[in-house]
Amino acid sequence: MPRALITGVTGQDGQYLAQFLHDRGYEVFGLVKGQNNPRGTLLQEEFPFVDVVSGDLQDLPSLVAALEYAQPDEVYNLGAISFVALSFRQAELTANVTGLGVLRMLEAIRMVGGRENPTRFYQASSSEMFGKVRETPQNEQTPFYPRSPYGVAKVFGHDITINYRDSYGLYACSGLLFNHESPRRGVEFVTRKVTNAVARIKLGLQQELALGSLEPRRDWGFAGDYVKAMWLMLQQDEPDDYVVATGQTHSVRDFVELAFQAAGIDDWQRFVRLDERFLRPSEVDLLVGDASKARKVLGWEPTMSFPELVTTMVAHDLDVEQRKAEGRR
Ligand code: GDR
Repeated sequence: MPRALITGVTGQDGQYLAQFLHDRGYEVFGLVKGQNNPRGTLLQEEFPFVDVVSGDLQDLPSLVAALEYAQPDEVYNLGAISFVALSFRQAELTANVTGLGVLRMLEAIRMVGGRENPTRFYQASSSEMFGKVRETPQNEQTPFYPRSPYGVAKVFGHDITINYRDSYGLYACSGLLFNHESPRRGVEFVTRKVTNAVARIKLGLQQELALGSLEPRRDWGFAGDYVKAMWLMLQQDEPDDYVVATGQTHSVRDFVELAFQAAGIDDWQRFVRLDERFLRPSEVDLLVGDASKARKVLGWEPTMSFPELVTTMVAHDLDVEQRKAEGRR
């Protein structure tokens, strides 16, 4: 039975990946930080097959211990301060977890990563590294220009992963993943914030939706498709880096409009208020990825279209909010 350790296992991607690997016969270990972390408890309820290991990307000895316990063939480093807006307010923490955390895990793998069967490493790199984009669409060769402490920390994580591959021959890959969403997305991110608000407005539970800007454009795919690309990267003969994206870009406005339409509301402008508290000190205006390499080498393709993604998320939130409201009655 192959063994995998996932950091960030309580997040959206961690959950999809845990299920994906379990379905393929893996023994799945998940690193969870903190004391009596409620997200760890929820994870155990929903994914009882995950063996929860306590540890923190800020604590190297805990990573060494987690590797000694799990003896993983594959490590997926999805743990991070991943909310870009928060990274401006907690920049040092972000550098420590999102940036240095990668270095600590790589060091831990060098120390105890298996001699005969070396541990393979996946690093969750991000389209945020492209930031103020130098070319469009963005591919593996596009230079980085990060626009947030989060993006800067991800560039460090990306480069140190390549450096450890070059220096020590580690099987280490970076996936440059563009935005990927699902009903499991946290409500701090714009897509889920919108679909959750649309559902609540539709059900009369909320009056308005406050957003920062409707202009930024993103390449939004489905998270379930993207975790498959992570796994494929670790199954190749040689480690490498890949852009994972749909190749299509839409504005926040497009997402909002489609989400309201999916709930049968056409005059969406009535409900949306712009609030500068949700603006960022510097913004990433446009992202669109060129995933030809992933398509060619990994045989990876996205399966869900943008409208399907939006309607799936709205339908899910309508269902959840309806059931919550009924429970209160
Ligand atoms: P992003 O995701 O920063 O692209 O990073 P997010 O959904 O937070 O923002 C997308 C765009 O929407 C704009 N926006 C708002 N965003 C939020 N959260 N709330 C608002 O009210 C709002 N109004 C407008 C944002 O300014 C931005 O332009 C995500 C994260 O998952 C990262 O961890 C990951 O690396 C990248 O995607 C790929």
